[in-house]
Parts: sequence; structure tokens; C-alpha cells
Amino acid sequence: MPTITAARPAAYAFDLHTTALLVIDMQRDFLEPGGFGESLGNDVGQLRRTIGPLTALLAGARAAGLTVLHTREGHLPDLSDCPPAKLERGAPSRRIGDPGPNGRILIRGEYGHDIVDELAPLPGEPVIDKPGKGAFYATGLDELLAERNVRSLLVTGVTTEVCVHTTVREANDRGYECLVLADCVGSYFPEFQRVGLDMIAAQGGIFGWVADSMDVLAVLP
Ligand code: TIU
Repeated sequence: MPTITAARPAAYAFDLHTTALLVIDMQRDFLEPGGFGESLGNDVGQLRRTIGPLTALLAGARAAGLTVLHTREGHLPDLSDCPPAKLERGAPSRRIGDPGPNGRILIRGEYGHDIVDELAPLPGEPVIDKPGKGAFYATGLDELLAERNVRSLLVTGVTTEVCVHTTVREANDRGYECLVLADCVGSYFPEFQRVGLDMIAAQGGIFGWVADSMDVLAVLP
């Protein structure tokens, strides 16, 4: 079984047949100017360092035959799946559903809602559209993973402390063993990146394990 001895807090062993690479919300809305992330006052440049390592990891996972899944955060055009609390929170420069340079902010089917070109899903790779921060809430992800006999998740994407953390917590409670790849997850806040990763591996791996993408690539066939 491939084993990552450099993982924290301890070695992480995974079976290629029961492991999936999960790519969370690598959407233009979070990574490019004019989208949801920027509308919240964030510097989207902070997240772009994840694209290079994630492109390499994606290629390695595909070559090894791992299940690859992508998620996208977003809402129906009529916003019927967006809680008022989410819609009205804060004072963004543009709200969810407002027109922007890449189409309506965080709305399914719009250019800005889709995944960045570098990480475009291949035909046959599931893309899970989710209304929340967690990938299990109001989606069929748990059933999809069960159908494929997936028990371990290599977790990547954005942002570390929001959608990655929420998803890892949801997955951990459902019994999945999550390895978060530090160089393939990004935050708008360097401090949250560091602490977010520490929180996963603390207390004996209370939510999962943390390693780098090179550690995974080194043990893939
Ligand atoms: N704002 C922020 O950091 N993240 C999100 O709103 N969504 C995701 O993390 N995908």
C-alpha cells in the first residue's frame, strides 16, 4: 500500500482502489478578478500558487487511475437554493447573483462559476455542484463515493479554512480518511492557511493528515 511517511501527525497509508482525489472549488469566482472572492475584499492572487502543484498532482492521479472528483460552489439562477443569511451577509462590492465581468456572481452556468482552464475536469470525472461550503451538504457526494468504494480522500482546492475545512470535517465524521495537500490548498489569509492546516493534524489528527503533493507523487505508481 502506498504510504506517506512524511505526513503529519503520522504516516498515511492509502489503497489506490479506495482513494479519490477531491478538487474543491477551483473556480474562476475564487481565483480570478471580478468574482465572488474579490467581491468579499480578498486578494485572489493568494490562491493562484495552488494551480501549478495541483495541475501536476491531477496528472499523476489520472495516470495512476485514481478516481478524480471536482466540486463547485454556486447557486441556481433564481437563488432558490441560497439562504437569505448567505445572500445578505457582509457588505460585498457585488452580491451573489449580481452581474460581474465573468457573469452573475456564483451562479451555476456562468463563466465565473466554472473551474479554471488549467484544472478543467476530463469527460467522465464527476463535478459536484454544491450550494454550501461543505461538499456533502445537499449533494449526492456520500452516495457517489460509496458506489465507488472510496474510503480515503486526497483533499485539494480552495479555500483552506472555508470549503476545504468544512468538507474535511464533514468527511471525517462520515468515516473518510482525509489527507490534505498543503501546497494544493489555498487561503486568502496566510495565517489561516498555516493554522487551518495545523488544526487538521493537531490532537493526533483530529480531522485528518497533512502532507505535500510531492509526497503523494513520490508513492503513486
Ligand atoms: N470566502 C472563502 O474563503 N471561501 C468561500 O466562500 N468558498 C470556498 O472556500 N470555496
